[in-house]
Amino acid sequence: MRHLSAGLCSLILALFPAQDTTEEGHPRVRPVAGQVVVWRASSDKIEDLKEAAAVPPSDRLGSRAGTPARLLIEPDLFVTLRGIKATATEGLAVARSGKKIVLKIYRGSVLVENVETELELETAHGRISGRGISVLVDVTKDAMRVVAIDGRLTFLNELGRVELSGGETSTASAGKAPSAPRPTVPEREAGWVKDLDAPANIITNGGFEQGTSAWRTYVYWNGKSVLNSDPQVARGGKKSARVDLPGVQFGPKTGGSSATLDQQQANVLSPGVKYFLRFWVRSQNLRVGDKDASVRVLVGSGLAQTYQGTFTGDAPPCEGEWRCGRFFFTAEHADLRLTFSVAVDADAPVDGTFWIDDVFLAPVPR
Ligand SMILES: [Ca+2]
Repeated sequence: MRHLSAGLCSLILALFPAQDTTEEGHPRVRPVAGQVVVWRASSDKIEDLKEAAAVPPSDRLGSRAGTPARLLIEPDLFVTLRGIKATATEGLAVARSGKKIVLKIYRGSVLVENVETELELETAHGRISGRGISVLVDVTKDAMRVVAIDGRLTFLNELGRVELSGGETSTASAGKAPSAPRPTVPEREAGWVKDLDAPANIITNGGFEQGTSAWRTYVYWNGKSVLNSDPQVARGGKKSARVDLPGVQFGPKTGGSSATLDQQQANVLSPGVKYFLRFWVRSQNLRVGDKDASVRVLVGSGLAQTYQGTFTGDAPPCEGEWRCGRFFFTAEHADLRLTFSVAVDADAPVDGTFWIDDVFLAPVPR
């Protein structure tokens, strides 16, 4: 800590009050993509972070030369960094506070995605908090800009507070309250993050820019495929997959299948390894009988007749807006079958439309 100025030091101490200095209890940080580095307070040296390690709040994470890099704060919080150098007076600090993970950045950009863990992110200009969110934060000496990519979060400082939903942005400059939320295009704002995703993605044509190539449907209704490429609606790029369900009753009339959108690949998973699945979904008037319905994602192995399930998850409500589904699962089979359908618990017919775009699946490094 001897390199820190007194002002900064007190700021950090206020954020991370004295706590035990053993490795136990400190968040474990796992490098995922790019070159993650850590400045160790104990040695005053910068090291490459090559495998999962406990990171005490006094250390600083960053990337080599500030190039984009991604890390996972276990169990489920991804942080993608840009322009963040690991030094005594900069970088990303990580602390655990009860069940919450608290991040502090001084300068640069981060995109943070979390599933269940509650997140708090602090800068000199304000603080955000939320769960099940994706958020981009740009910090300079004079201001902090927040872009909610997905989910709902709170952005506050001593002078005010706003609630942001996916697709909204707000800025807090020195000595000012967070500005009123304004609409933005999250996909464009977070474009630089996509470059890190693409090489790791197991899914073929996950953005549906090649139409429905590499995907199929098992559901035909009145002789028509329920699956089509939609060139009018997209979360990323210019197209998405569109599934139309005009009163479809899954069962004998659909050949016993409810797999409305399906991709299968042989020998692409390692059994026992944990995977991260992310996709974007939007629905319109999607109902089962007289109730609102959710889009359901299933991971399994084998063809329809021999389907062996590994994982089932329901996407967040997404009526009229793009929302992000994020899930972890542990592979049980080498073959992948990824299916999107609708959560149907009774024999009621399914009505409405849903769209899927930007499907991403990659192993979490061991
Ligand atoms: Ca697309």
